[in-house]
Amino acid sequence: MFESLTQSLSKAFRAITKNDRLTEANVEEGLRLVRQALLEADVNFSVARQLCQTVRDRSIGEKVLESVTPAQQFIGIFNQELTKLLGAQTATLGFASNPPTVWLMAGLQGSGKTTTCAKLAMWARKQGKKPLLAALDIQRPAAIEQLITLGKQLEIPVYHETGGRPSGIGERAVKEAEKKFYDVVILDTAGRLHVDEALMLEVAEVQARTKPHAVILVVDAMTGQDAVNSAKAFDSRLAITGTILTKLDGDSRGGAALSIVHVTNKPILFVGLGEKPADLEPFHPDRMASRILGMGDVVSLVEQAQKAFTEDEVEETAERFMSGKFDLNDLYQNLQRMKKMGPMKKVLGMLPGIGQMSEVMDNVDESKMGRTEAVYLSMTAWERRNPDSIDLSRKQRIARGSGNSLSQVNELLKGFDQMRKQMKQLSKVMQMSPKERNRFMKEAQRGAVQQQRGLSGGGGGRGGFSR
Ligand SMILES: Nc1nc2c(ncn2[C@@H]2O[C@H](COP(=O)(O)OP(=O)(O)OP(=O)(O)O)[C@@H](O)[C@H]2O)c(=O)[nH]1
Ligand SMILES: [Mg+2]
Repeated sequence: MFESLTQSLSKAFRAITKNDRLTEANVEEGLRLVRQALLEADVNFSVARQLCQTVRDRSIGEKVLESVTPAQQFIGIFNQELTKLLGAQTATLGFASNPPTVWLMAGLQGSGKTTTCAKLAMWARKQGKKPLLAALDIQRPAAIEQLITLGKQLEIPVYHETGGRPSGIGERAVKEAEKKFYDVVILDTAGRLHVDEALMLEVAEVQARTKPHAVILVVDAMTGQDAVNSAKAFDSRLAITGTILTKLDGDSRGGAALSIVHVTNKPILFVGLGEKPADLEPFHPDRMASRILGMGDVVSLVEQAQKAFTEDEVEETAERFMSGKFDLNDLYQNLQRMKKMGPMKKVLGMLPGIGQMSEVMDNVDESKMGRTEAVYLSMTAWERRNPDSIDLSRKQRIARGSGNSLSQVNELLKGFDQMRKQMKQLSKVMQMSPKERNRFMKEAQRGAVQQQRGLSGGGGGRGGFSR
């Protein structure tokens, strides 16, 4: 997401980092590069200009000039302004106190309305609500079928009719929801190629008859400024509640995301990050700004980890690890939890700075995790509990069973052994009294220094440590 923008922005920041003071000249130079990066990312021209203007006004102040770390100050200011631009606060879709809540979806053809209806239904269900989907797209013959299929997949009912006008279908869908006590009805409407009058009237009529609590505009982020312009047109006609940006997974430029809030003055509610119904995330302006600036998205990462690991699991595993009493079953379970967090690349991409390190990202080998998993799976539970007892013939069988070489199996077992030794040592240190720990650390440090001297070949007594 936004890789190219992030890369060119970090180039701009490097230009400022080179200097040890923020001066008018280097702020100007940095901002020139920032503006260029924004325009290349297809950010709306006036948005880019205004953002740079605000950052300049705030940066070239006396306080900042006296700063010890001017580059950090600049990036900090930029981060705050970017967050403001993206919406300052996290907006969310609420539910009406008197159900059913009605959400009307609108947007251009192929923007992802139908897919997003299913995603939202799933999200609503996660909030403990009972959702109903409704097919109001009678323009495209396969549209109703598409929604029915998605509904079946998620076991969420779909209200549909053959024939009829979209507004009438919508009205009857809401009645059905009232009768059967659904909490929320999501109305999927027909797309349009451009902002075209006939279809716009159609949605406006649905809006008038169903009185939705929210009109949600679905926008394809990959279409950049076109998306932003059409959003403006939709908003002036339908007074939208907010937008959902889809296909952010494929958007390396970020122009739509950075301009749409400013241009429509409506919040981004969610972002779509893939084709599957689970690929929907609430939009957090601050986290997105940090991600764009290459500062990572640690908060999202922690949240994802919390979803994958329960607190008890974490505590129990930590205890076992710290006591050195863990075995390969623990490592195998850990691997399973890591997998729950998503693909390694996505997880690493959220870490500050890592996402921009192409040498790291290019070397991420998802298949290695799969190979390791295959080794674990080829062992019996008893073998995983007693790795020391695995003899050569068993190793050979495990290698064959997992499609790995014998040396790969050996490597895994050796790694485990080392890890166990290190954890044992660490747990010893943790159990020491502060005084003992201090002494231990000093000795370890001395050992490391001596080792370093030995390695560098210095060996003499002229080091600076005695003074
Ligand atoms: N990669 C990716 N693909 C998406 C996302 N959202 C939707 N799509 C894909 O975009 C295509 C169009 O999605 P639809 O949901 O059918 O779009 P629509 O707005 O309902 O289209 P019409 O009904 O024809 O107007 C499909 O192939 C979806 O799988 C997303 O967040 N990421
Ligand atoms: Mg559709």
